[in-house]
Amino acid sequence: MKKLTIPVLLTALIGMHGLALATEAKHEHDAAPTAATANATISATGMVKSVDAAKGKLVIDHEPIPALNWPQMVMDFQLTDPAMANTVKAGDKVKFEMKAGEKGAYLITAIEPAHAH
Ligand SMILES: [Cu+2]
Repeated sequence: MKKLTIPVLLTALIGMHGLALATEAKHEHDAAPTAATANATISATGMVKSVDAAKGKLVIDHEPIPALNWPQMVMDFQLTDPAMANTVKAGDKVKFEMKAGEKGAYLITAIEPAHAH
């Protein structure tokens, strides 16, 4: 019985890791926007992981966002103005404003480098 425990645990861990990786690419937040947040612009900070200027998309490792009850996570955002993609690069710490879009997507309406104070 004891000999079975470790492989079972490993399988469970690997399974969870695979799930986490899959979730990172296209995750959905568990909560739909509430009335309070549906049309609100929300400020957040994070680090740019990658920039897709052609599609006007960024992948950002964002800090927790209490207003939405989101933990820290990596997710992609559509830019309302694709030209904003040229103002940031991978590795940049940024401050940004976002709002809820269609089908659980989130749109960045403004973005700027975050300076350490
Ligand atoms: Cu997120």
